[in-house]
Amino acid sequence: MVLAGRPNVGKSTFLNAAVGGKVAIVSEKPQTTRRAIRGVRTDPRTETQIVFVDLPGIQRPRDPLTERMAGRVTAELRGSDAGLLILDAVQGVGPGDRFTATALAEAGLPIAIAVNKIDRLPKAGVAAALLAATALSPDSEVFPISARTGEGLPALLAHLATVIPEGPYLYEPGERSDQPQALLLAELIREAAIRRTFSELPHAVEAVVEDITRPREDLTRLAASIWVETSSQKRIVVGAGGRMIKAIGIAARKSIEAELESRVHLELTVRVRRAWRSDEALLDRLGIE
Ligand SMILES: Nc1nc2c(ncn2[C@@H]2O[C@H](COP(=O)(O)OP(=O)(O)OP(=O)(O)O)[C@@H](O)[C@H]2O)c(=O)[nH]1
Ligand SMILES: [Mg+2]
Repeated sequence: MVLAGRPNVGKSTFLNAAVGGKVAIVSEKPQTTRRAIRGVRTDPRTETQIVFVDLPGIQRPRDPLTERMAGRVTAELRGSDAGLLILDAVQGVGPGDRFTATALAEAGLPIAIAVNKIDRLPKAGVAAALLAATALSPDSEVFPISARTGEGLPALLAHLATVIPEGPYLYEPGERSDQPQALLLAELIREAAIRRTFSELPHAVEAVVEDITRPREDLTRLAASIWVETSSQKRIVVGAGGRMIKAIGIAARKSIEAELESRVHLELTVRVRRAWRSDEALLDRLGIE
């Protein structure tokens, strides 16, 4: 089941809520998600398993990085058996949502619509957003939800379980994601970095975990790099007196400790890597394909 929608509507927040754990990073900046991330929700009570595919927000590509992100969306739509179109109740329905709805329809996917962020609207506003969503795809069922508070999620998830085709479990019931651990940890570092930086900078940031060791039973040591594209960006990420990189490191370490359930020593280096977003071989190695 693909999660499709404009950047920033809350696809990754929904994924985390649906699988009950942190699988995808979330930020208030659009175009946070770069890879297709599979999140697995297994409900032993009803013996259903839904594999969600969180996708980059659908947008017009402007460099090799965003071209690959858009290509991944198209490929995943083709390979999926159902789609959940996620809308932002506050923003209302716009051309980007219509484009996404058309892409799902052209892929021949049965779709449901989630109108997200209803915690930010009064009842009348929610009603108007639901109406606009229905107009977008009259045959689809529409669900008001808040991925943040969990409101509306049980009804939506129960409906989605009836939409997917029957078959054997694809993942072990305990598995939450197909994402390699080093990649999730790198993403947690990137999340800490983009949450603290502004304007165009988040798009220029990538994080890479270079080394993970466990010198003691209760301690994990991580060496990681944060890449930016120019030395002025590096100055921003390091910050005056190193204050920014310190804050990023503290935030990243906290979320990595929660993930690993271990104490973590995190060593962060900021590197300038010119035009990494246009380096095709590098994007391959980063698993952005
Ligand atoms: N108030 C409120 N905010 C939400 C809700 N769901 C997501 N958000 C916020 O919306 C912003 C974007 O959320 P993401 O989950 O990163 O959105 P996305 O659709 O995955 O974005 P891209 O990966 O960039 O396409 C974040 O600041 C979230 O905290 C919600 O139900 N209510
Ligand atoms: Mg996302």
